Amino acid sequence: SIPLPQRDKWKKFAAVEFSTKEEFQKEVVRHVETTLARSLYNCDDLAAYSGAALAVRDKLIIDWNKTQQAHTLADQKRVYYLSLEFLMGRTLDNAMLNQGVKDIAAEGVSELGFRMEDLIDQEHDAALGNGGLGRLAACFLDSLASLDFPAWGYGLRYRYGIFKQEIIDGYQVEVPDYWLDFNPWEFPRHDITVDIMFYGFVRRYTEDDGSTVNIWEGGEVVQALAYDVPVPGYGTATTNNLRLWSSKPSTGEFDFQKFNSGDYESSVRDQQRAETISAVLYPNDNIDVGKELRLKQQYFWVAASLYDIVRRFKKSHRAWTEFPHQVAIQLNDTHPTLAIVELMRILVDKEHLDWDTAWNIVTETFGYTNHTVLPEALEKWSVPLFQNLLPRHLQIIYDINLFFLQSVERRFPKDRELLSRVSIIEESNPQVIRMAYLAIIGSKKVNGVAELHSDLIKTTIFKDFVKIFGPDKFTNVTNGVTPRRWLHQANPQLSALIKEKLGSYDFLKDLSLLSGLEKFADDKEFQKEWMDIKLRNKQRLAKYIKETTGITVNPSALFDIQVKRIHEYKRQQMNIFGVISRYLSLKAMTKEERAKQVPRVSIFGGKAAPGYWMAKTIIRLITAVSEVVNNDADIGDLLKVVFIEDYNVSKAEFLCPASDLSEHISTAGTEASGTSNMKFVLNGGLIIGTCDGANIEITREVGEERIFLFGNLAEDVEDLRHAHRYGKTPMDPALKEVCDEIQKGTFGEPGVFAGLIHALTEGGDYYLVSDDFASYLSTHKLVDEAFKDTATWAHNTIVAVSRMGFFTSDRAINEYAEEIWSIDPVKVDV
Ligand code: TH1
Repeated sequence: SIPLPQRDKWKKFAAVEFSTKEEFQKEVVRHVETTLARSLYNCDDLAAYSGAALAVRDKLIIDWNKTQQAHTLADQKRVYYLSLEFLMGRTLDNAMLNQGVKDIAAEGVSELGFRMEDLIDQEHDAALGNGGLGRLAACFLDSLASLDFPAWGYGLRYRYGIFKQEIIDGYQVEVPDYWLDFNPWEFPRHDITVDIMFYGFVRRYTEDDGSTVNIWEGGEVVQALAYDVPVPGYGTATTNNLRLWSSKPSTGEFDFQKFNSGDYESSVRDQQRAETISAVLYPNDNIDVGKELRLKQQYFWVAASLYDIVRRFKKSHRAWTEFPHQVAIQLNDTHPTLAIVELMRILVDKEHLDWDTAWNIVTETFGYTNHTVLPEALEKWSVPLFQNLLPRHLQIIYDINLFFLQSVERRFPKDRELLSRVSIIEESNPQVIRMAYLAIIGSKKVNGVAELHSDLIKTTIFKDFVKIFGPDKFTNVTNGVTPRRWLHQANPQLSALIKEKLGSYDFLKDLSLLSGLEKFADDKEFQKEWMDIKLRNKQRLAKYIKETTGITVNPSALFDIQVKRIHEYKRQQMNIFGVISRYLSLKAMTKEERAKQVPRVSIFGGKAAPGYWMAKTIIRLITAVSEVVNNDADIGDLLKVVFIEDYNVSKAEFLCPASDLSEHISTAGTEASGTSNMKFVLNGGLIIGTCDGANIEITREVGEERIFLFGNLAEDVEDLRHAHRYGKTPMDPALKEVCDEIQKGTFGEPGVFAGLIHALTEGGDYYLVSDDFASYLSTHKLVDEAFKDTATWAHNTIVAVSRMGFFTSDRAINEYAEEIWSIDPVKVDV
C-alpha cells in the first residue's frame, strides 16, 4: 500500500461519487468520449448505455472498496454462498435504484437526448443460471448486501450462459448466449489466480514420527482466474462481492516447448481444454446428467473458492479451531458438496491437522440447502469416473463414510439395512457417490426451502438421517424474493402508489409494512388507481406480444400466465390440455352463450432442456394450439394462446406485473418451493395452484379466499400412482376428449404428440394429470366467475399484496443469518 507520507496527497485525489445530475452527465460524456472513444456524432443507444453504465459503475466501485475495507477492519465472521448458478439479469436499472440515483440519471440522459428505458434495454441479461435456484441466489445476494451482512458469492464465470431460445416452425431451437461482448459489471483480477489439479495419483509415505502422509500429484493443472462483480445493497453503502472463476491454461501448462517446436495445434488444444471448463452452463434444471465435465466444473470452482477463503482466514493468524467462528459456507444444493472434501484435504494433507480436529472444523462450517426431492435431480457420481479425476478426494470420502458408518453401527447395532441405506456409496453397478448424503454428513445444518418441502425431506429421502442426527439438524427456511427488483424495479407505478399510501418507500426495506395497505382495500378511488396500473401493465405486454408474435390480444381480457422452465412435473401439459378443453367448450356454445364468457389470454413461456424431448413436445403442442385457436373466427377475443420466446429475468420483470392469474400447478410434493408464485402475487395477481411448495404458505398468509387451490394432496400421490400402475384409473372424461381431439389431427400431425398421450396412458400418468384435471377445470370456472366482479377482485388483490411481507428474501436471509450462519451485520460509513 501507499507509504504514510504520501497518503494525504493520495486522499486529496481520491475518486468521488457523483451526486447531482450535472456531475452524472459530465461522467457519461467523459466515458463516451474517452473510455469508449466515441463522440456526440456517433453515440447511439448502445454507446449511451455504455457511458451511463460506466458512470454508475464508478459510483458502485467507490462503495465496493469502502465495504471491503470496512469488512476487513471489522474482522467478523463472513458468509460465503457457493452456487453454480447466479441468475442476475440486468444490472444498470437495479444499480441505479439501489444507489438511489435513478431519477437524476433518467433526467440526465434525457437532457442528453436519450430515453432511460431504451438504454436499460440495451443491456444483455447475465443469465448464469437455469431457473429458480439461480434466481434465488441472485435475490439472496441482493438481501445480504441490503441487510449489511459481510458476504461473498462464489460461482463460475461461464462464457456462455443459458442458451437463447428461438421458436422456429413451432419448435424450440437453442442458440448460444455469448454475453461477454461488453460487460462493464465485472473486473478481472489478474493477480488472483489459483492452480487447480485434476487426475494424477496419490503417493503415500510414512514420516519419521510414524504418521502417514498422502500427497496428490502428477495431474493436469488448470488455472482459475478471479472476476469480481459488485453487488450493491438498497439504501446502504454496503456493496458486496460476487467472485466468479474463469479457467485458463496454467502458466506452467501452456507448452512453449511444443509451441516453439512447431507443434502449434497440440499446444492450442491444451489451451482449449483448459478454457472448456468454464465455457458453458449446463442447461438442465432439476436433472442430474453425471457428465465428467460437470464434475470438473464443480471441483475447479470449489477448489479455487476454498483456496481463496482459506487464504483470507490465514491472514488473521488465528488458530485453525477459530475457522468456524470466522467462516460460514452455504452449499446451494449439492453442486458444491466437494467443498467438504476439499477442506478436509487442505486441513489434513496440507496443514497436517489430525482427522478429528479437521472434521470438527468442517462440520461446524458448512450448511447445506436442499432444493428438490425429484430422484432424477439428486446428484450421484460414478465411482470409477470420480476416482480417475479426483483420486485423493475419493479416499477422503471413503474415510468419511467409514467413520460415519462406524458411528451409526455403534448407535444402532445389528441394523445392517440401515448401514447400506445411509452409506455415501451406493452399491450399484458401477458404484455411485450419493452427494446429498455427503452434504448432510458434512454439514452443521440442512434446510429445505418451504415448509412442506422441509417436512418431506425429513420424512422421505432423508428420514434415516433424522433418526441418526436428531431432528434439530434439519430446518426450514422458506424462500423469498427481493422486493427491490420484483416490485420497485419491475412495477414502478405500483411501488409509487404504495408509497403514496404508506407515506414512504420504507416497505422496500421492511416488507411487513405492506400490511398498512389493507385498510385501503375497499377504497373505491384506490381500487381504481390499483386496477388502472394493472391495465397499463397489461397494455404494455399486449404491445410486446403484438410486436414479437403478431398476435393481437385484448388488454381487458383475463391474462393467465405460466412462465417457468418446461418440465413434466410443473405440468404445462395440463395447462395446455385445459386450454384445449376451453376451446372445445367455446366451439360447442351458441353465440348467446359465448357472449357471456370471460375473454382469456393464455400466456406461456419457458425453456426446455435441450435433451428433454417430452418438454420440447409440450412447447410444440402449445405453439400448435395457438396457431389453431388464434386463427379461429368463431373464437375471436374469447381465447388467445401465446408462447413468449426466450423467457428470462428481464422478461419476467414485465410479465409479473401484467398477470391477473398465474399458474403454479405442479403435482403435489414435487415443486420444492417455487418463487415466481411470490413475484406474481406481490404484483397484484392471483394464483391458481396446487397444495405444493410455497403455495401453501402463500395461502396461509393471504387467506384461502384469495387463492385458487385445486388438486390432490402430496400425501395421496403415492396411492394414486399405485392405482395407475395397476390400471385402476380410467382417464378423466374431459381429458379423454382433449386427447381424442389431438389424435384427430386438429392441432396438426398427431404423431408429433404421441409421447404426451402415451405418458397419460401406458406411461402410468406419473404426474397425475388425469387425477387433477376435473378439479383444475372447475377451479378455472371459479376464476372466470370471480373475475367478473371487478370490485371484489381488486379488493382481493390489494389484501393479498398487503399480506406478502413474509416472502421477502430479507426475511429468509435474516433466518439463515440467525439460525444457520450466526453472523452479524457490519455498517459501512458513507
Ligand atoms: C429449484 C426448485 O425446483 C424450486 O422449487 C425452488 O423454488 C428453487 O430451486 C429455489 O429453491 C431447483 N432448481 C434446481 C436446479 C438444478 C438442480 C436442482 C434444482 S431444484 C440444476
